[in-house]
Amino acid sequence: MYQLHYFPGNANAAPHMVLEEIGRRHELVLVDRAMNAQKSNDYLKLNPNGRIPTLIDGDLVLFEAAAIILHLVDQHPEADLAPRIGARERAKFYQWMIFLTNSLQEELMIWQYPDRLTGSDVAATEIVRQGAEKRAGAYLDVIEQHLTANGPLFLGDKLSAADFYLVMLARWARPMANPPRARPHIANLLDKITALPAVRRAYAREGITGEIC
Ligand SMILES: N[C@@H](CCC(=O)N[C@@H](CS)C(=O)NCC(=O)O)C(=O)O
Repeated sequence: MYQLHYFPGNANAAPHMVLEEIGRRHELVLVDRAMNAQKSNDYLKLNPNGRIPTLIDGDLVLFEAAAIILHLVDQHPEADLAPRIGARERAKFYQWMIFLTNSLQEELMIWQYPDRLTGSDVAATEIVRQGAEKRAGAYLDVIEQHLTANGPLFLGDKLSAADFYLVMLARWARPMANPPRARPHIANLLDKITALPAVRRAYAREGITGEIC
């Protein structure tokens, strides 16, 4: 059985939605961030970055949310959450997954925690926060343009794990001055995906109810 180390709403959310959509039994293990448990010696043995999530699949220990998802979609081709390996659409799926995790997610991290870069320099922190918000907004605009031309989902009509990833990031980005939902095609994707029972179950199991993003 899969084991997902999580904290409510953290970067585990997208892997968790994918697990629910696949429909395989999985155990959730709370990493209590309130107690800084992600930096405990035991957890660092699983994930040397001290970050959440980590997936345990038998003797395989995986960190990085996107890597966990790519592993899950490969393990469960019957769930059809990614185009078949070798297909041209598969390359597009990789493109959007990597864009989401490497570009948008990283910029959102800087926006949420600018002081991790600037320390106690309040003025610099504000400059970095504003810069990161602007850059994250530009990435969201790229997604909006793509969905306008090729939507309603990342791969047109075809549901893929990338759609779940955007839901996770959009939840984090809600406090932005120009939040993801301000873009109509992103809002439409978020409505479609958050209506899926797998998504509601994943957030409910993490203790999150009400509007997701
Ligand atoms: N790129 C990593 C980022 C993971 C990450 O930063 N997780 C956050 C929660 S969303 C975390 O564990 N933060 C705790 C910390 O930095 O101490 C991934 O996608 O798995």
